Amino acid sequence: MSHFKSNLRDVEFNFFELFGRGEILGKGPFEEIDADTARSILSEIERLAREDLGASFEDADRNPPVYDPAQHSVTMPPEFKKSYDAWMNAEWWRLQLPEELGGQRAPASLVWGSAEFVLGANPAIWMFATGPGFARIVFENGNERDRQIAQHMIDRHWSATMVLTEPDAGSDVGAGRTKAFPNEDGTWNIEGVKRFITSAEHDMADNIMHLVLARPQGVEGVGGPGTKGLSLFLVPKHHFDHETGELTGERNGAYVTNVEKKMGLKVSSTCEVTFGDSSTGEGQPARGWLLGEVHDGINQMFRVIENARMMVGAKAIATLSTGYLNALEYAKERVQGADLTQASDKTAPRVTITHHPDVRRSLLTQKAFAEGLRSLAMYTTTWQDDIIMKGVSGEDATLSEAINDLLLPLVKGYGSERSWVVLGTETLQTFGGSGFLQDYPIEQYVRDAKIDTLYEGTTAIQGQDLFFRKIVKDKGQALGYLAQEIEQFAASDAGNGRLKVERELLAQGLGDAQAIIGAIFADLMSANPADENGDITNIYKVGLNTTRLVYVLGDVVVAWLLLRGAEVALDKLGGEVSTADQAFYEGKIAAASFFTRQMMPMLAGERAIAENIDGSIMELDEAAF
Ligand code: ST9
Repeated sequence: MSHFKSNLRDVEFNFFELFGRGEILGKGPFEEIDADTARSILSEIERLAREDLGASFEDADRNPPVYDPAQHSVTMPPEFKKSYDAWMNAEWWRLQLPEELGGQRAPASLVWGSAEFVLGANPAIWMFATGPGFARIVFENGNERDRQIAQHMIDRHWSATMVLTEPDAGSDVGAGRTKAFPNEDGTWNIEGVKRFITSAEHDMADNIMHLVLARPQGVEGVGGPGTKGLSLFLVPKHHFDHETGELTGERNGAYVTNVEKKMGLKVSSTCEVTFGDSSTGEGQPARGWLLGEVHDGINQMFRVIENARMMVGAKAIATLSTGYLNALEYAKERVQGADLTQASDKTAPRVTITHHPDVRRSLLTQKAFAEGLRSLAMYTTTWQDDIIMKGVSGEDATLSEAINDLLLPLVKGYGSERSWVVLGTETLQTFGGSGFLQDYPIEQYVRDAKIDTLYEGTTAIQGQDLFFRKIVKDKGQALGYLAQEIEQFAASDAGNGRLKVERELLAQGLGDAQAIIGAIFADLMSANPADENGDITNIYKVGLNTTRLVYVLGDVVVAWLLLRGAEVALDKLGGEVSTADQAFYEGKIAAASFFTRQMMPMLAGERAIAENIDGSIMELDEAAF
């Protein structure tokens, strides 16, 4: 039996009932996909994930990839390879590709709705299988030559990597030292060492295309300091004929020189890659092409990073969801202790742990976060749908882009932090000591999910991105739109009286979040060195609050989305529903109410802390820590 427990019903609820995706199907760019097709895509990918992809999840953790330093090669575990092939051969990844690349354009909401199943069942499969997605970025940013390369990448199932990080350039990508030297034939030689490169070596594809950020040398006007001096190069593992895509048999000088030993997600090969360094003993230069012949590397790479941040959030949420459903199943069967009302009677019948108040609190916490975070991810994708549709119709998509941008650090930062903490505390705890054993998938979930708060920009980076770029640089436009939507909902009669208390709590929570943003903004303004009363060190106060903002805004948006779901559920319960749906809708209302009552009152405390933030810790001598 698969470790993976999916929540297809809730994915469908979000897709059709809460966010009305049925209305965008069968027309415009999504003409080929109607509601029935969408349902069958979701259920087919769910089945494939549960039965085939999830089958190798545990084995691949216990038998991770084997690195051979002499050959610079990585041999993947056979069971994982089978699952990977099942996914690649099913070709569902074509839903992310435009028609000109052999794809069938689907709404982003359908892509990410179904991605949840793959990412919950065996996340590394999705990560190894992103070659076609990378090819799309190459296609969209490239010239004629690159578009040809993109097509080869897809047709030949090549895999691909994003190559930013270096030993001394992690969060600070602009500190990267890898260089690119122009050749007379228009190619470039890349020289440097990159670290933490996902999927950089394996034996599941004939070729691997590395998308490498490097600093061009000897060309006037480019290659300066920081991220803006970086350009993006396509550097293959094996050289190939441009026209046909056939491998020439010549190895390029891009070699994996180490594979990391990790806490979790062990089947995903995390590599050090040395480009063109004779210290590998191989001696070839690492030759590549400048993507699109344009020196715009960080901007081009962010097209990949945005997608990858969405992926990381979706992975974290998917893991929390399957973790919760495993915990729920266990709790329904595990008999332990008497009902609290009969605790003093030692002869009282023993009950399943679902009878205990603290277990109920824990289960509802897990359910509310899993379902609320799913709604957050799905809501974000509705804006991505909008961007695609407006792109086709020629309408202005500026606001949709800004709202998507605002939500991404929440999906990635808030999604990964909340998921990991809830998994590691509430979910594992439901199993008692058994949660610590490899008899259940939870300990692997916890190990595998920790990375989600780290890679693709740590939570601290998400906090800075959220405040400085997505709020201040955007002049608060996207935030203003979102706040207005939440305000209107809170002031409405949603839930016909049933959600009155919750709407009041939501309004209070929003007010507290707005006050926190106001306080951070005031600190930012007072840090202006151009202002004669300004004190640049006040910027530290901003930095002490930006991660808090990720949590606070995440809590408010999730409460709002859960309450919107509860409103839909109440409406459905007003009509005729099946017994299963009755329980499902009642669960939606209970989770929304529980989350709002538990989380919103806490924001007043966060506000008090943020408004009185103590910057003196920045003056504390390091020796005092
Ligand atoms: C990693 C790998 O961790 C993890 C696993 C990967 C798994 C593989 C799966 C891949 C999936 C992908 C599939 C392919 C895609 C398919 C698609 C289609 C279906 N938004 O603020 P500035 C840009 S890898 C957009 O001054 P600093 C922008 O161009 C390692 N753009 O930054 C901007 O210029 P401007 C991950 C943004 O102070 C320029 O950058 N590493 C954004 O120079 C400069 O901006 C990280 O994530 C944004 N949010 O540098 C690095 N932000 O302003 C984390 C910036 O003119 N560090 N740009 O527009 C950071 O993010 C830093 O904040 C920094 C700071 C490096 C950006």
